[in-house]
Amino acid sequence: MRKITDAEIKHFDDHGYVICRGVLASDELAEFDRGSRGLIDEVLVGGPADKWCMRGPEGVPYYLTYLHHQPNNFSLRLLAHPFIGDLLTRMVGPDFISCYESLVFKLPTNGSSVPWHRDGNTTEGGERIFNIDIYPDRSTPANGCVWVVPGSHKWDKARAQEMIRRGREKFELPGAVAAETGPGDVLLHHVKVLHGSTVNKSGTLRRVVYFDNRALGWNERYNWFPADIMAKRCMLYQHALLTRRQHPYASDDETFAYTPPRGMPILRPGEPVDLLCAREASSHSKSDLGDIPGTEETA
Ligand SMILES: O=C(O)CCC(=O)C(=O)O
Repeated sequence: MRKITDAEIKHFDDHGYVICRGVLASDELAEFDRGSRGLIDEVLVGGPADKWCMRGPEGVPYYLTYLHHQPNNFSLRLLAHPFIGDLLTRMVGPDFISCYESLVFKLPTNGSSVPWHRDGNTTEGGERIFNIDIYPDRSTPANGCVWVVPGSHKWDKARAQEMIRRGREKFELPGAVAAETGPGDVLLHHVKVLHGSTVNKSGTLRRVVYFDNRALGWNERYNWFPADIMAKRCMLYQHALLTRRQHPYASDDETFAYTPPRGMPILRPGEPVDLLCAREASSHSKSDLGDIPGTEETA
């Protein structure tokens, strides 16, 4: 299966984003399409997934959080894709832990905008903190693709905040580029690169699954999450790997081997796993979803 190249990693380091083409095979894409449509349909009729789905500035649903907790057959296996395990080992370190997962969607003709922002839980250090953004659809300026300002992950906070302010008055920012993608492509965006997107007025649906991952060592330094949440999330990732091993796609020709970081629990066969792994004490209502990547407004 495809791996990220050194040239792609260099592009990411230099510009704060990179698009890796053609990562997902067609059988996985078909399940991704089917499962994510099912969840969006459930949100639109006010079903159980709806209470996990936030509205954007136009008041339309667009951000379904805690994706693995929503019944589906694609998200855990997607997390376990060897492309992801390999790139996290090389770019974050072998002690990576999967911390966030969401499905962002832009409905046809009435798809939410996402104002310019940096993501939550950034640092002033030089850690490679990024989201892995996986596309089942063609994403273009017409259907509200993500735009980025290359290099802005290296800006200081004041400069970033000033550009965010400008971008909220008028979306077009100097130097911004459209991150156009196709089905099966993967975009990596640094949490500090300025990014945002416009409304979708086209007739096509545009979806992205976002995974945010952090090294256990970074969490010890910055205390984003309590140790027990990291332990639960480590179990969740092991469960995802097991799920993909037990239910492979026909196109799978390898699995990813993960060694849980020292001090983290090891999943035993048949052990129950918390698919929510709530990061907040009470994360059931939309009002306490404020630290989700993509929702924080400041640099
Ligand atoms: O998918 C989009 O349009 C943007 C979402 C986003 O910026 C984020 O989750 O950080």
